[in-house]
Amino acid sequence: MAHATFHFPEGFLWGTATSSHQVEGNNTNNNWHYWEQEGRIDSGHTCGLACDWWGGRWQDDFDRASEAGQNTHRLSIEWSRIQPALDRWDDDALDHYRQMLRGLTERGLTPMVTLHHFTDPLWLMFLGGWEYEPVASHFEAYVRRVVEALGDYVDLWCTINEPNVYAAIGYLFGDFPPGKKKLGAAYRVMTNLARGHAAAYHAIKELQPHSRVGMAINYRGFLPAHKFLPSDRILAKALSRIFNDFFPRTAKDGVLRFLAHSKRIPEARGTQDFLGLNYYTREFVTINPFSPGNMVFFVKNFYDPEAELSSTGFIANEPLGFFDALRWGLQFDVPIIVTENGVEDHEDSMRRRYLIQHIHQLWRGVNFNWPIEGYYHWTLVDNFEWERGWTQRFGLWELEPETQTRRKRPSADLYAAICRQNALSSEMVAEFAPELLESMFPG
Ligand code: IFM
Repeated sequence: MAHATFHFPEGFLWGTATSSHQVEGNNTNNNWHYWEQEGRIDSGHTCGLACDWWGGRWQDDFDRASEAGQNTHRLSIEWSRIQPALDRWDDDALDHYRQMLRGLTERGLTPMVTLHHFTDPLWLMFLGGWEYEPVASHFEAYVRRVVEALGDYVDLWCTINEPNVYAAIGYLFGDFPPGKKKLGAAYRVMTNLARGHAAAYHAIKELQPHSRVGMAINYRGFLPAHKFLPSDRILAKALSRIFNDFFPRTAKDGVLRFLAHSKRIPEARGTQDFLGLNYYTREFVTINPFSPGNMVFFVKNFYDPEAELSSTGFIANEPLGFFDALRWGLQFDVPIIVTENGVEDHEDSMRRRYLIQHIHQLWRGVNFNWPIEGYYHWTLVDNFEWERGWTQRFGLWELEPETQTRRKRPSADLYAAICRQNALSSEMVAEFAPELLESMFPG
């Protein structure tokens, strides 16, 4: 076996990512809590205390992150806590976040803060959520409050997490609130999310000109199931255009493109200082004219039958898709920060391989001199996985939600070694996933 070390540039960001609703607990004033009360979560699970960060357990978890060599953490602010009603703001909640952010910086973890991560305050939900026309200005008002209050600790902002997932799953597939399946509604929501992002971008820059602002896009690789079929090739491209490209392209040139339709929103032009890239997997797609399909509109999607699948079959381990995602990100002409990447794996039997293979592809991208600045693993501690409840475990640390007991998974030690050495080495692979040695380090 050859001995080798794949180094990353000095100052590379290594961290984990979380979101308010998934970790804080007792978060009952938003659309996701409402959705849960309607019994919409898998197996009747409830978010409950989540990781009990609102109760103070963030302190131990931040200790875990910093002791594991991480130098940054991405968390989100819960809009419904800051603005519990249309005409009410909560300074105590802002104080709470100030303490958490101070806690991060005291531990040497640079904060990246997401301002919207799937949840909407109940008052907004009752007004129509992101379909409600004035939503962008409400979002801007909330963002201003947050930046004014927390700007001393943060200058790396992510306006909206996965606006493409929010719109697709909430308004086309119906698995996220509000559970709609309407193309027109999805388009209205996408338009308002793009406007909301632009309004937030300008507000943050006005208050904090030196800040860096972007959004996090969930990139999904779409491959034609049959390369020889033009219809499959066109389909794969069209899905990528709508799902992957819509938001970052709009933030680049201020033009919304949706199917055959396009519209200018000039205020969105030039509104990303970096591209936040969330990558998990890729899949094949084909047109299936004889059945309604498992995606939308007679589209059938499936994983490569050869690919290794996560515990519940939710994610296929496709590291080359990550390399493609990074290459795709170059077209936006801004630095790339990997704002999420990870896998659900209760037993931690696949995560070490997944992590090594994905960090390897990240390193390849860095060595093409692609402007990649950091990597956030999803996630630190098992947390509440939206409509899938606690059935999926993405944490480097395992959590028993009932007792709040944490247990370190072996992958946490692997990731710590990578973060501490700012590198991935053959010794790490030998220790944590020896089955990969021959293919990664031949000779
Ligand atoms: O948990 C989610 C996160 O909130 C958004 N990106 C995907 C993760 C894993 O499903």
